[in-house]
Amino acid sequence: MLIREVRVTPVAFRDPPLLNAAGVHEPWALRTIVEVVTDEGLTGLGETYGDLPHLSMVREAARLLIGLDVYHHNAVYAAVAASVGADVVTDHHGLTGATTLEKTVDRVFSPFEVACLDIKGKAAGRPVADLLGGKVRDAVPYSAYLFYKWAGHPGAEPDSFGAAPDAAGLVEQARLLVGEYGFRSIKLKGGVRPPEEEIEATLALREAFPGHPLRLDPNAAWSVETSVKVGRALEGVLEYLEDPTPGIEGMASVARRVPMPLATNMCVVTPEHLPPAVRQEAIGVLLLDHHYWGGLLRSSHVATLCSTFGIGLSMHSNSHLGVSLAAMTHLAAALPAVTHACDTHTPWQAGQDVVAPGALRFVDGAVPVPTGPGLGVELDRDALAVMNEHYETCGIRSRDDTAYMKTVDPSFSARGPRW
Ligand code: GKR
Ligand code: MG
Repeated sequence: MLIREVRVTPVAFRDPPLLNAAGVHEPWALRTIVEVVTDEGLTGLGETYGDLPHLSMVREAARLLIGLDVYHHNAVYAAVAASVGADVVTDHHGLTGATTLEKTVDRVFSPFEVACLDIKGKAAGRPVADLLGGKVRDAVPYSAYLFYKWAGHPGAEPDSFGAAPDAAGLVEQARLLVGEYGFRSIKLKGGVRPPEEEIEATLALREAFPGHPLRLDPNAAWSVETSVKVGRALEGVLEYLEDPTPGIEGMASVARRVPMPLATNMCVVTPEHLPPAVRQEAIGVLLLDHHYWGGLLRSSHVATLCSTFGIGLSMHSNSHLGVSLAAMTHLAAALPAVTHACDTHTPWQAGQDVVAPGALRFVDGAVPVPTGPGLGVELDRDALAVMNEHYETCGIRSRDDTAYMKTVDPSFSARGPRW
C-alpha cells in the first residue's frame, strides 16, 4: 500500500502558565499533526512537536515518502534519515535531554511511523495495540501531573486551574485533578522552588494522598549533593525520583546514595545512552517517549531491552493532543514491562483537541484502549482548522519557557544545576 500524499499541519492551543526548571509555559503550545494518505484511500494520523526547526524537517521528510510502502518501516526510516542529513539541529523541546543525530532522526520519523501503524490497523481492522503484540491491559493508568503555577498568564484573567505557588496550592491542584480524572498516582514537577520547599510540598501531598504513589521531577536542577539530601529526606515517600541531577555519571553517583530508584527522560534519551547507563546503574526507571524514541515499534524494542537489564518503565509527556494520547495508550497497553502509571499533560488542555470527542476518556485515572481500527481516533477537521489558525496568529514559532519567564523576571536563569 503506497503513500500518495502527506499533509503536515501545525497547530496551537492554549496552555496555562506551568512552571519548570527552564521557566514557564507560554500562552500557546505548538504541535504538528501529520496525515499520511495511501493509494487505497486510507489515512493514518501522527502527532509531533510544533517548533519551527522540527516542523521544517518534518515537512522536508514528508516530500521523500511519496511512493513508499506503509509496510516498509525501514525504507521510511531510511528516507527520513536521508532528509535529515548529518546536520544535528539543536531542536530541544521542553526538558528532554541531549540532542543527537539519531534522536533527531527518531523524532522526525515518529509521526510517520505512527501514521503508518494507524493505516495498517485500519487495513487489518485491528487496533494498533494488536500490531504491537496485543494489549496486556484494557486501560492505561496515567498520573496526575502537578505543576507550580501562576493564577493566569501575566495581564490575563486567572484560569480555571487557579494558582499553585506553594504546598497548599499543589495539594489543592492535586485534589482538583484526582477528583476530576480519578488519577491514582501523582507526579510533581519540581526544580522551581528551593529543594526544602519541594520536600515540604511532597510531604504535604503524601499526607493528603496516603495511598497514591508519588514522584518528584526537578529536571536536573540539583547538584549531586542536593539530590542526595532530598532523596534521603524523602525515603519511603517517593516511588521514584526523576532526573534530580544532570548526566549519566551524576545520576549514577546519586543512585548509589539514595534509597529510591532514579527515573529519567533526560540522561537516557537515545539508544547510545543505554549501555553506559546500564553499566553505571544510573537509573531504575526509564520514561519512554515514542515522540523521540522513533515511534511505537522502536519504543517497544527499547522496553524489551530495559526489562532485560531490570529497568522499570513509565512514560514521559510534553504538552500534547489526542493523537499522541491515543498512540501513548496503545503503546503502554501492549508493553508488559510498563511498571508505573504514565505521564500525560492532557488535563492542562482543558478539553481542546484535534480528535473527535468520544474515543478517549479517563476512567479512574486510566484511559481505556480505543477499540476501533488503527489508533481508534478520528480528526475533528473543524477543530484542526481553528487550531491551525491559532498557530498562524499566535506569534510563537518555538517553545521558549526561559525567554517567557524572563519577560516577568529578567534575572531568571535556567542554567543548572541551580541548587
Ligand atoms: O511540560 O514543563 C513541562 C515539562 O517540564 C516537560 O517539558 C518535561 O519534558 O514533562 C517533562 C519531564 O518529565 O521532564
Ligand atoms: Mg521528567
